[in-house]
Amino acid sequence: MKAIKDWIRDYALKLGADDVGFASITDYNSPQSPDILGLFPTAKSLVVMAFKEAAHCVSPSNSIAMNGRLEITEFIRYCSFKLTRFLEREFHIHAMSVPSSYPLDMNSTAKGLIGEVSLRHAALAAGLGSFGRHNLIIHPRLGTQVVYQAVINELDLPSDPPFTEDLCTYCDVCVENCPAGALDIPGKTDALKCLRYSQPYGMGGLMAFGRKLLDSPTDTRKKMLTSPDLMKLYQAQMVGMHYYCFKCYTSCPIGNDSIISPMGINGNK
Ligand code: B12
Ligand code: SF4
Ligand code: SF4
Repeated sequence: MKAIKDWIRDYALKLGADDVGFASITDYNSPQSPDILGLFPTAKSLVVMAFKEAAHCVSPSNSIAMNGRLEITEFIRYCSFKLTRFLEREFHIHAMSVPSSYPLDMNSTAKGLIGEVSLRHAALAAGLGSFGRHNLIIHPRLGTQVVYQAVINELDLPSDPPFTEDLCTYCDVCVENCPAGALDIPGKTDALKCLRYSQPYGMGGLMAFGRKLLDSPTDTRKKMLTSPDLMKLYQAQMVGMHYYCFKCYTSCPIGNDSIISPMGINGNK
């Protein structure tokens, strides 16, 4: 089993992942998320990859921060597609990647707030880190500024050892830096509060703009059509998603000084 894991891990690290972990689907436990077997009835395990963000996400320029996120998202898509093909080709099994962010289920129960696979819970099950007070996964070497991705597959692989250390120091820097007060209740991110700050030109912003446009006199409507708000809405819809806040993610001091090394934590074992 170790040889198979090592082979897959090496492949994913060579693709560009910064760490790789394995989770049996029996150890993946995310009560709010859909049942994995409902998505993929013959699934046995998850290969979870961690990608450290570069310095873009701490830039005061939103264009730089968001461009870096778009780059890493595209790169993750490339890696998960390659890994999926590798698993199918080398092991003669079925494998499928999942969205690292969008697209999301927009129906009335999920409302775009629940991913098909919770990548934080997948990372937890694969021993890649632990939850912090910001409700994000802190990786022991890479810190908080890490994006996760998973490939569900039919290989019956055991989970990597769980990461049991609590990396959060409960300094509350993330809570104090959240402009939305979305982290005030421990263990719960207030998604709607967060969304208003982190994606002000997303669906909610678009609806508010449309409502205001409908209710305004002609002069105001004309001004609205040349306003920066409309340009920002246009850009956000064109880009596909546009975050304006990374504060909980970047203010956490744990791992802020970490550098990207080619060997993963699990890869070092
Ligand atoms: C929808 C979504 C959002 C929504 C809703 C968040 C939410 N309530 O889950 C909004 C828009 C608000 C959001 C915001 C952000 N997101 Co987001 N988001 C997602 C997405 C697509 C789905 C999440 C999901 O399914 N949630 C529903 C279920 C799983 O959540 P839950 O069971 O209620 O669990 C929550 C709590 O119970 C708690 N929790 C659960 N168990 C435990 C255990 C302990 C001990 C603790 C303390 C907490 C805790 O954590 C969760 C937070 O509310 C994931 C990608 C994915 N597919 O996983 C990215 C993802 C979670 N987002 C991510 C990031 C980085 C962000 C932002 C920083 C935005 C940005 N600029 O990038 C903020 C951070 C907000 C925060 N501090 O929580 C990363 C997190 C990486 C990491 N290091 O952990 C992910 C995993 C994307 C990725 N591919 O890496 N996000
Ligand atoms: S992304 Fe911004 S608004 Fe959302 S929880 Fe983090 S700090 Fe708060
Ligand atoms: S900023 Fe402090 S309280 Fe928040 S997750 Fe990081 S270590 Fe924990």
